[in-house]
Amino acid sequence: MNSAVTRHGWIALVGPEIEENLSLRYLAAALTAQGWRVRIIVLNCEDDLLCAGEQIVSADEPPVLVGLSLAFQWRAHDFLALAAWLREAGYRGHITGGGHFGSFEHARLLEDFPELDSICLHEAEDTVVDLAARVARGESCIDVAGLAVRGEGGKVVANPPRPPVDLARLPLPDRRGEPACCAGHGAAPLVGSRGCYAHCNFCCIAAWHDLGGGRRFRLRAPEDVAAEMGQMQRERGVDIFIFHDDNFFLPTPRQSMKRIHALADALQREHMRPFATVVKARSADVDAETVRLLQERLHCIRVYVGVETDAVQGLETLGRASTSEQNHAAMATLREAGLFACFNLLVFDPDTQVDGLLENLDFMEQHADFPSNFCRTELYAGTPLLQRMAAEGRLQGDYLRPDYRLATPEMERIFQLFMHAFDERNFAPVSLANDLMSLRFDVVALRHFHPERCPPAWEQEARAISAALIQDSVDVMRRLVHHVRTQPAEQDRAVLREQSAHLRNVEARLWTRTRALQEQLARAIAAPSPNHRAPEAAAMESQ
Ligand code: B12
Ligand code: SF4
Repeated sequence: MNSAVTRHGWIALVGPEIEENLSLRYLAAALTAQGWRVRIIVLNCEDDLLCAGEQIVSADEPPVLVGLSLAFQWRAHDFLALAAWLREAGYRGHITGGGHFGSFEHARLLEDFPELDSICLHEAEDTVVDLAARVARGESCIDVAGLAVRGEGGKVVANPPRPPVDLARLPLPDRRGEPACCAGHGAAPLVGSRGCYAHCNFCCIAAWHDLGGGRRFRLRAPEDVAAEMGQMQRERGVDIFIFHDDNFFLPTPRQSMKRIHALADALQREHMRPFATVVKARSADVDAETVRLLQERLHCIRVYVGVETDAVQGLETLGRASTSEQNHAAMATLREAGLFACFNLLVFDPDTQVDGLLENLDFMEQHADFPSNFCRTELYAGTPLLQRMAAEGRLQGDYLRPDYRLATPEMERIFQLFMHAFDERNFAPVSLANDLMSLRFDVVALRHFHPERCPPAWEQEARAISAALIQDSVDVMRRLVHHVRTQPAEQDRAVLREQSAHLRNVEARLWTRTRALQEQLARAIAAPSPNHRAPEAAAMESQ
């Protein structure tokens, strides 16, 4: 079968589209290349359920196949609810799932949810194409490679995995729709690699790539990445390239620098107009020379640093294979380079004691010039940490929502107070902690592309707002720790009321400053540039 063939029927791929969802868009491109019509249906939150379902059942003809994203463990409920809704609404076609969580938990999902017909394991470009063809022909799917299905007597059969896909031959992701916009410039995600060479215990990526035949880290050729970027810029006006590679850096600075040069050289051959990149890095990999190259040659404007924890015990529990010194050095290097960095800290993990929590609060305080957020380490399917918790008899909840209690009653009390007090600040759909990362990014992007429109005072203000938020979070967390250490549990409600009121007060003040800066930015982006001339004037001059 080749792209000249037009298939009858269509395929629905359902998933979150908080931004262009590369998982679904790689699949859509693979299916389109085989002649299928594909619709990407958005299910960003529970409220989208009905709308997503209606788009499937009210179509002129039912889709041949519905693919549900089961990448995010904590969103699985929504996608399983949609499967049930579709069956109740009369959809009789094939429903498959795929992604990290689905792959690891395929057996239990197929046992517990009869609405699902199959689950594509690991990378699914080839599996889903094969599956769609079989379903359309009315053939059995029992032996599709890389697929888990119910076999005889309803027993779940997981067929052997396919070898990892060849990244060089994959069709580029489907880029339908307008790209996101930042500082007046198109912004879109892409990947230059798949997998990660590290082995952190709490992260499903290491286990994920072992699942797919053992090649845990693969790179695309720099020329292919540059060609994709060039095409995105020419055809879609994308100037900000957000690399979703789990770690943009390679195991040694020498390897990283070689790759950066190769990509930058290839981009020069694409004749790119001004552009910017955003990358992620393990703190252990951040070295000054590589960072300088990233800025000079790839115009990097933000590094998300995978710090995760700065507690000595936390680094051990999470299997970070890095040190507190490396965390601090990474932040110092980025600060000296004048590069915007942000990070998240897993301040609670299964072994955290008060000292470890305080070490992480110190880290946040010392690097409060960079926006950060903080939370508990969650247990993800497929991870060594989840297995350890099960082996120790500490695993609670079920496989859809695994849970645990912290190591001591004292720590659990602090955690519960934190969850209630900080939910709005750290985790709400519009949370100040996350919005301040975006605010700073908007300022940095504006400064990068239009320095004349971005007075230095704006970056100082963005930095000052997030520093104030972080300092306040650290202060309140220290007060909660002190409270738990000195007061009986009966006093918890009162302290929670008091500290929550304080947090909301501070947030209200900081939201006012945030919105004021957002408005200034919006006006600066909308205003014509001092160098900008009306198109008619420019055209007349060139005649
Ligand atoms: C981009 C990204 C995001 C984006 C989401 C973009 C979007 N979809 O709108 C943003 C930044 C918003 C985000 C947020 C979060 N993320 Co995130 N994110 C990623 C990241 C870095 C890249 C995903 C990607 O595009 N990969 C490239 C594609 C091509 O590969 P892929 O996803 O593996 O897809 C292939 C297969 O998995 C499979 N497949 C995937 N989906 C489907 C669907 C079907 C139907 C089929 C058949 C197959 C299939 O086929 C694909 C092609 O081969 C991954 C890490 C990673 N490397 O995957 C984390 C990751 C997916 N995120 C994770 C988490 C935890 C989160 C958050 C919960 C973080 C938080 N605490 O807020 C939120 C939840 C967001 C939500 N859904 O509501 C975890 C998920 C762990 C888990 N098992 O649940 C990951 C794995 C990171 C990690 N190391 O732990 N994330
Ligand atoms: S470095 Fe990041 S992506 Fe890689 S295994 Fe560790 S947490 Fe996962």
